[in-house]
Amino acid sequence: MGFPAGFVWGVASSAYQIEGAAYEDGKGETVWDRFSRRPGAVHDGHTGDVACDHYHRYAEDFRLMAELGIRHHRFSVCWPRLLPEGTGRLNEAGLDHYDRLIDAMLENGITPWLTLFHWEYPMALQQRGAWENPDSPKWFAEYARAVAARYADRVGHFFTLNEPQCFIGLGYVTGEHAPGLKLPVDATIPMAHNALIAHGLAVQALRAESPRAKIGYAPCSSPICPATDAEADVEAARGAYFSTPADRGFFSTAWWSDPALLGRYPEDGLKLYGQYLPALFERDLATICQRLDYYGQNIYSGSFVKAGPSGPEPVKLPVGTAKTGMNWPVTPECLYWGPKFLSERYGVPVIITENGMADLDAVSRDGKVHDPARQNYLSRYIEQFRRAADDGVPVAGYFCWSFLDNFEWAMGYRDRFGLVYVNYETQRRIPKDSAYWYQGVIESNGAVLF
Ligand code: GCO
Repeated sequence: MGFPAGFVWGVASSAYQIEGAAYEDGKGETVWDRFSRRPGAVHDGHTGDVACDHYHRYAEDFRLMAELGIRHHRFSVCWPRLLPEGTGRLNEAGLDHYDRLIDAMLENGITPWLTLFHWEYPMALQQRGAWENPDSPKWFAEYARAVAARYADRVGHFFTLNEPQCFIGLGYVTGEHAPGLKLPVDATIPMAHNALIAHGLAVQALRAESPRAKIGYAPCSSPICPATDAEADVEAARGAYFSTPADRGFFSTAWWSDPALLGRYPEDGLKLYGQYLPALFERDLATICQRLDYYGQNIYSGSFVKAGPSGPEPVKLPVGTAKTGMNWPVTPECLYWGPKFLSERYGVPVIITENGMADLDAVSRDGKVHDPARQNYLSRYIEQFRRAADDGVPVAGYFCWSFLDNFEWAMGYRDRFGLVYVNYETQRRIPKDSAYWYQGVIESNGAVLF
């Protein structure tokens, strides 16, 4: 069986990680522009000021993408390029830029998949309280309307929020990401709630402007997989995956997805956090829960449990388990169990909106970049995703993270996630071996992986 006809193969990126041109053409400041300047915040003081200079080189980047047989690109729009103050005044130069960028994708036969928010939060709105401000969902809806009004004639696929777990959890709880705050839970739970309302209002805004648009949401998870196929272990894994434990509540799948897809918060999460939600939070659930065409999910690694006498018990990975350049364990089964559990619970087709691995790739004496570890990682993960498809899980697409090596948030340019190597001194691009391998995967619709 394998992947269904019409399955989408693509690559994913985000604005701050590749664009550069941080202070050009009237763009407003983002929280990442500010945070990356804070001493010690980002590895070796790196910033996204120049990044891959994709802002100026998009035409050649899309030509290369097309040459490599890639027909779908998930990218994000930088909110304050369009609205420098976050709301109100539109910046025509910013609007023009994404006109040209989208047109260049289309000219190269590449379908744009537009993410509204991949963390380029306007600094001007940060100064007005960001997601803590009760008006913040409306600000986001205004931005969504502006995007749809301008681009929905050429863009038919959208995602609202990318990894809300991270921009709230890492941005406002642990402080590892922009804006680098550590706020108490009575502040962050209402912020998370506002971000969910923003998602709902954005879906409404996109649908109002473009009734035929296909719309999804792109949270992330680290799937909890059963150590064996025994039904008791599968049940233990499913239960653990959708639980909201106190020690990682902000990264809970159910807390962030049940409201958007089922119209309710999970019971165990409400016991922990319900007291911090606004008194009338239930009124907002009808706004938060909008029909979605697909459920996007960024998955990089997972963990394992088995059924124990008093609940799921963690099972350690075998000694010597492969790791990526960032020390993330290589656990391909998460691309089987994650999509399976998610589609069972949420009932919409699953798209892997990101999956890939970082490594410390280098150019060899032959001028090429040999990255067998990435090819091994991707083929094993995609094989598991294919197993999910074979088992009847509705799978709609797969986007590899990432096309280019890029700015990896607090890790700066230390690790390389691309199918294409970037020399940051010269901005020269060199497709890695894995890029040519991926071309074959796309051509065979995932039948040829090894
Ligand atoms: C995301 C991710 C990407 C990362 C990738 C590797 O949140 O969507 O943060 O932007 O670069 O996940 O960590």
